[in-house]
Amino acid sequence: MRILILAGGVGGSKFTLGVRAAAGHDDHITVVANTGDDLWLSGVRLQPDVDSIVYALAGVNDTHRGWGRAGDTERVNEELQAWGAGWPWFTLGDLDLGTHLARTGWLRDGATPTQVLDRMSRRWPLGVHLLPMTDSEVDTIVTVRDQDGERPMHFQEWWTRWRAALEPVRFENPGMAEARPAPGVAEAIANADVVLLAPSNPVVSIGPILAVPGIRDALTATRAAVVGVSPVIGGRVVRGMADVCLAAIGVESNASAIAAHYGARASGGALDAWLLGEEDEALAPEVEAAGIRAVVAPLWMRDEATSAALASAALGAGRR
Ligand code: FO1
Repeated sequence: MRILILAGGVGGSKFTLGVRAAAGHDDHITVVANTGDDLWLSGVRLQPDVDSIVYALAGVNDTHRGWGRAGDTERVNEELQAWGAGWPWFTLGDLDLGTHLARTGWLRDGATPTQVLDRMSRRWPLGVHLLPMTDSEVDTIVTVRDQDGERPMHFQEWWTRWRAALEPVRFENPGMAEARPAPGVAEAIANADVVLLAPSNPVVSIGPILAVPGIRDALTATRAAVVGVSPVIGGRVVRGMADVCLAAIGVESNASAIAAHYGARASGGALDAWLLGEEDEALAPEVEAAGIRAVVAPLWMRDEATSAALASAALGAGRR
């Protein structure tokens, strides 16, 4: 079976670990990673979601913080801070900086982000084919509102410095209109047997992937079933601050509202089926009323076994 996953960082990598564990030897997994919150900082290119997925699949991620490398040190970061370079609230670990330097060097040598990721994927046996959503540079800018009025801010500043506490008015992706799916992305969607939307942030992780011109068309056209997994369980976001992002775009933080936001594929949306938690069983009729098949399953990803059980449920929903 050809499995295609659209994924953000932490939720996307936990889910992908589950899919990898649940998949059989003959299955082929392609992961399309969000690159909408990538950035340049201190002269290097950061790809937070891509790196979270690579590190998690390689087993070298910091599971406690949810980003960066396990056991990393911060000597270079301290030196950068002493120079007043970078952002004082944004930590670049030493091992992590090795990744950013390698990537930036290859980009400077003329490689595309897809080629860079292909090269990075060879270091560890990841067990999946990892693609960026696009080779174009696309940013995520949040317009925030405070007592002084509205002002734009890079998503990473809003997320890591302000912990999403500044009221977001809107999210914009400069560069998106000119972006195209990275080579292989549209083909992988077209040739997939099942497409899975990871339980990642619908606004700033899955949203940018679906916004790349061409990706929604590929989803509409594929013969594969498209199955999404709710990132909200029992009305609570599993991780991160997705509820604040959802509120800013007028979507309630509950499993059926998010399904309706993605929409039924039969009526121009993204989904054929939607996995919602056992805690949200009462919302299943609302999901079905939106034209999306509701599948109730345990959604908590506590470890690889529970992630794999969730992945099996999602793959099962895709086979039906
Ligand atoms: N998140 C933080 O909360 N604080 C940090 O200092 C931080 C540093 C960092 C460095 C590299 C990287 O790839 C990711 C990093 N993150 C950090 C995580 C990341 O910025 C966000 O959690 C995601 O982009 C949201 O999806």
